Amino acid sequence: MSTRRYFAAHALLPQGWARDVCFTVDAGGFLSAIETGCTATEAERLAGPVIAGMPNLHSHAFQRAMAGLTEKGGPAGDSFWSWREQMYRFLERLTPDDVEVIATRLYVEMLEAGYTSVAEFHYLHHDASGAPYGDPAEMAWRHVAAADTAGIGLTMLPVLYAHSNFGGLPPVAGQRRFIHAIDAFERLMETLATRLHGTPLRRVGAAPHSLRAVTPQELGAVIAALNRMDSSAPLHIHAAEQRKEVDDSLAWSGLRPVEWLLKEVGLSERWTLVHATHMTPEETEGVARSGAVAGLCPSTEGDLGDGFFDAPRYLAAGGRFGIGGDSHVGVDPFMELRWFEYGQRLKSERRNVLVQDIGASLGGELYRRAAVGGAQALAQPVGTLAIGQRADWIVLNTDDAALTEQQGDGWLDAAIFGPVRRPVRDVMVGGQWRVRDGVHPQSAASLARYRTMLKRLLA
Ligand code: NGQ
Ligand code: ZN
Repeated sequence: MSTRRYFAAHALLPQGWARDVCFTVDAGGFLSAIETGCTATEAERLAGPVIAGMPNLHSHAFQRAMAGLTEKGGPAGDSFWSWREQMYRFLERLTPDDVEVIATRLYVEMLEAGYTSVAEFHYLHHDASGAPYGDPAEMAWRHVAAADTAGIGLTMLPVLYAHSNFGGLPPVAGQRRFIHAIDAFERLMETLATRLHGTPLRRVGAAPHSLRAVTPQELGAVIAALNRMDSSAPLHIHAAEQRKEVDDSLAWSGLRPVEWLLKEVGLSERWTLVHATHMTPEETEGVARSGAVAGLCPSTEGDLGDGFFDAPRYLAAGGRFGIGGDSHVGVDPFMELRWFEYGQRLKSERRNVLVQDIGASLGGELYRRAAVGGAQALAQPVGTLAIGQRADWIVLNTDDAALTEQQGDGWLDAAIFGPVRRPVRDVMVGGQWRVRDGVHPQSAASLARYRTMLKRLLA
């Protein structure tokens, strides 16, 4: 690939919306020059306003295939925990081929929706009996292959899962495909880091699943092992999603999960706390001060009945956040941001709750903050359109009735809060077009394979 030039009549740059912008994308897919007030000659003209693509900071790809299948009333009243039992049963039969088919379809859907990179929180490691595959990284490679086929940025987060609850309780049967001893897990981390280090669009980090699933010793070992490979690599953990989890943590250590992390581990910019839902004001401000990213997954958190994140306090304290699709009951960054705000409105009985500056556009603020926070969480050079960043962008579809005749942040307000049907027209990742006119070239083929797989799985 050689250097290419693109012209956008409108583009969202770090300093705000700019007119008549020329982007130069170098042979490696990075932005090497950005000029404003330029003319469209000798440049490909982009078909709408351009914004940075959205990182999806939390994905369990296999769960895409069970989205919509757990919405029937159960005998004893349903909860996160009964959903989890259904999820364990669902994944029992998944093969590596199935997982690659699901992940490929999911990543194509993500690109069409405007996500240009994803952090895969990957814990479905072993075969149905719980034994490692011949290549213990088999399932991880299937996600990498899916990301290659789709052409999405990927931060691979191998997950250490060792116990069923605080205090190092033994895993339960439904968790057998997830479980590692620490030495085998370190080998997996090394295998992934060795193969993926330095490859375009890829990064490797690590994810202790939760304080339920790892002991303090194991957590320390994961961090030490990651530091030996790459001391700036990202660390993600499920933090405090359910009240039961907080109660179990208190019974175990006398501390709440986030309180424990702040005190015993020390959070920093390399950490992402997924589902930082149940926090006290002190925890909320502590996380904000640490520079860690709160990994919010509004549609999944709504689906699972998690509770409310104290967003007003967190944002007022300068807290960073990004959004994740998690269980993929929705695949749409604009919808996630809408529900982030809607949850807060429903709780507080107010409007425009999350806007920080008087007169500012809520949609614009939410989108920019989530893109920058998501980039930090993935530890990839994305999230803004600036020189040195990767050319990951989306071209908005101003033919959508919700977006038409808007301008500037009005496009983002409309894409997030309007009756939008298809806000994204074209999508570029690493300087390559992945989606043109709303369609990914693998869309039809990935859907056909997905249908065949699902038919067999549900038979
Ligand atoms: C997961 N998902 O690992 O897939 C979790 C459920 C758990 C969400 N937390 C399992 N949304 O946390 O134990
Ligand atoms: Zn999760």
